[in-house]
Amino acid sequence: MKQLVLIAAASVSLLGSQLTGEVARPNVLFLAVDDLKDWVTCLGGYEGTVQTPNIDRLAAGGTLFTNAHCPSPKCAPSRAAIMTGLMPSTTGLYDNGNWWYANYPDVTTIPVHFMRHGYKVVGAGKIFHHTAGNHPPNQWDDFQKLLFRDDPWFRGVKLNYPWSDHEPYPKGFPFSGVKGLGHENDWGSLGYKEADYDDSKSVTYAVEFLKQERNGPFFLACGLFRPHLPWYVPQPYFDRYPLDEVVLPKVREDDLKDVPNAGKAFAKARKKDLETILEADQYREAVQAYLASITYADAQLGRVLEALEESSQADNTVVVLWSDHGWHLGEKGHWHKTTLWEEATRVPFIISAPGYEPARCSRPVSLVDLFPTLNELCGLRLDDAHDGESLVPLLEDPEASLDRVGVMIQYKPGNVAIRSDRFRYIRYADGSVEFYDHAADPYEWKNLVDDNAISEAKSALAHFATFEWAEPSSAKKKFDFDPETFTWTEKLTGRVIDGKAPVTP
Ligand SMILES: [Ca+2]
Repeated sequence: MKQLVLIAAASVSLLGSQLTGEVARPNVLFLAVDDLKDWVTCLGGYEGTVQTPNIDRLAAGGTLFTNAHCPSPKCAPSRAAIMTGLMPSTTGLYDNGNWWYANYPDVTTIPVHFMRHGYKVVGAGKIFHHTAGNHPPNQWDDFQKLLFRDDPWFRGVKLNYPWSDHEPYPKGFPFSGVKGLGHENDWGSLGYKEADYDDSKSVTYAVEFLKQERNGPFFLACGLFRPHLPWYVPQPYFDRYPLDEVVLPKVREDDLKDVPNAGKAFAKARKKDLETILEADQYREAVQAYLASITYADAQLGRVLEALEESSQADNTVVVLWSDHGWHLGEKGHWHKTTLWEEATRVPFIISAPGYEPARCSRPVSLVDLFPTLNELCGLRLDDAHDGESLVPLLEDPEASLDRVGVMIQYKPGNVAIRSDRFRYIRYADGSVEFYDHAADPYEWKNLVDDNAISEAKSALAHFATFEWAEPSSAKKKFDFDPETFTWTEKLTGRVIDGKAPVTP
């Protein structure tokens, strides 16, 4: 009965706004950054000086979540969870080797949800995972694909980059001067102007969109690829970080001594890259390149934010900024993402919404909370079940408490971290456990798994970490993907899945 009343009220309000011609619903500017850890000035994760004036300005005018975490520390599973509002353990989308759409063609994603509510929905760059098939045309009214002009020599796999023109390694590669590094692990400056870099072009699309006058609300997504590898950005961004001012991460040599084997195995992935960089004596240069990439991304975000401020829509637009996960630059002997520790899971996350006071909120939140949050902020109606919770109560009062012990980060079936206000609990698929107290140990150096003094807190998180895990969803090899028609054919059944057909409610 209550639901019926709500529907009636929603219809009246929609009718009212149509009659008066008002824009009753706010627009959404949805900004995503790739592989950006907590190295932004407003979060203080970097111990030197990182230049992120635009992100910091957005944070100062909105709510900055200082204890925000990704659903999963890898691109595809994290983004699939954010965009569907469903955790990997619900969907079985655990890694980069699945097409979310081929597995879940009927799922309501954030852009589809806004389209159904009458929004003009457009985007550019990396919002879902960047490889082909992850941005079906039916998710958008218009979308500008990322074509990887920056680094065509890394885009030789036709399955992933069918629209990009592959080229062999150019003269001078690797530009870092370090030979033998893994896929995409290079850095330097490319010989063309800033406006021609891939991310600059994604931003230009967003800027041009914001210059147009229109009736009705919009949802504009703009996803930057930097500071994802390779760290190719214009030279002036490198020049902003003199090598002698680069601060190297704090690393404890014996850090993994009290970590179970499953954790050590996560740390080992791409460790060879770190060893190669150290042997080549290029650690400082690599950290400099990550910082330069952050500041390049920040400058591009500044262009979008400026375009919004100059438009007529600044006061009626919700702006959100998130990064899909963090990154290790040598901490715990690890290089890259894909761990369940703070370095890989803590992310910049800002919501700036009309009518809410600027604040810093230290409650644990997850990016999987974004879908229900945006839904509530825009007054839409969400019927499907979701794994996240609306953060609007925290926008109203950053000290408020959501009724949950913490947020969850999952990586591959059976491995989960829980981050609460104060603690991190990790349980691996083999049952081994880690437990950290951030009040005393912000670097997670001391595994307190056997410390009885805090056993009560540990039990609460252990309880929360016990749940069912979905079977892994179908891998790419189960389908034939045609990038021209944007269809998948399931090999076993012959069923055709059409990425252009309207999504069925
Ligand atoms: Ca990523």
